Amino acid sequence: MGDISVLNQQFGIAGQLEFIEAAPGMIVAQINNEQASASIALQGAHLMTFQARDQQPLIWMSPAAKLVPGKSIRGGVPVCWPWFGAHASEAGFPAHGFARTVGWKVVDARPLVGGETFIAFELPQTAIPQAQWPHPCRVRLNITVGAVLEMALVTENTGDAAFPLGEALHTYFPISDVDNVCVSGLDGVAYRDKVTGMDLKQQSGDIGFPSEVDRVYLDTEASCDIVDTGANRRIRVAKSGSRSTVVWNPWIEKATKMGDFGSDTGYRTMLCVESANAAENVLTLAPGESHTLSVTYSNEAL
Ligand code: TA6
Repeated sequence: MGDISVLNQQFGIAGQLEFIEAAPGMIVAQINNEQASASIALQGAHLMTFQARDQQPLIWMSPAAKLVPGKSIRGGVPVCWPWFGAHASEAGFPAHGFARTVGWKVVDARPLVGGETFIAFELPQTAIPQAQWPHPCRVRLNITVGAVLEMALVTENTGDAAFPLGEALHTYFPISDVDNVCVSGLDGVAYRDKVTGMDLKQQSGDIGFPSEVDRVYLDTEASCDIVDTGANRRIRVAKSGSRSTVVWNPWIEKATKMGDFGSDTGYRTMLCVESANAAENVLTLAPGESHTLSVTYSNEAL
């Protein structure tokens, strides 16, 4: 618990930000201000919950999520970095990179003049497995908790050689039921369909969820809306520095196999709209260059 008292002394904000041990070895920053509440695990700088005052939760967390050191958490906003999905050549490397399962460091926390709370995390050099990622870099995640949720993932190449960068804010959203929702904003956009072996296809109209959906939409910086007639709300995902949007719902068979979606019908109450640079949109970061992927999440009544 020593770490927690040091963290609270250094970064705690009376009545607004407190660090707690939510499960053995899992420290969580709990934020509560006049506009919203949120919780963020130091492992993975993983935002687990966010709810604006007087509104429904904006982020989905599985009721069966396990808070265990070294395991990724099912729900919230996993940070996929420095690759998305399977590694391009090494089958033994972890899916979605290593950043989501290692401890990040809090480097800044303060109240903002508008009433929001700002907190920033850095991926410590010592947490980067050199065998998987020998490239010198600095990685930071900035989070602003206010009436809307803002997240910015910043990667800086501090070495003298370029490196490839794949990434995503793999955000899980709560929905009333898969039958009641569609995702708009991607009409006409080309995508890789993971369900059919990464075939290249083109979106026509809005996206529905009558079966498994696992798609990487390419070359799109458009905002997306999750329109949920059952919950009477529209969730908006607005982004910059991201050329791919991933849309995912595992449906029953895959969710059951993964085993951490809660009940058999847990998959019906979530979907992911992920702001990413993936597949053909993997970036190359030159020496000295810095890249920022930022996303704003908000919601309104229909
Ligand atoms: O973003 C969609 C996806 O890549 C799916 O293919 C799916 O397996 C998912 O992410 C979850 O991955 P995880 O490693 O967290 O179980």
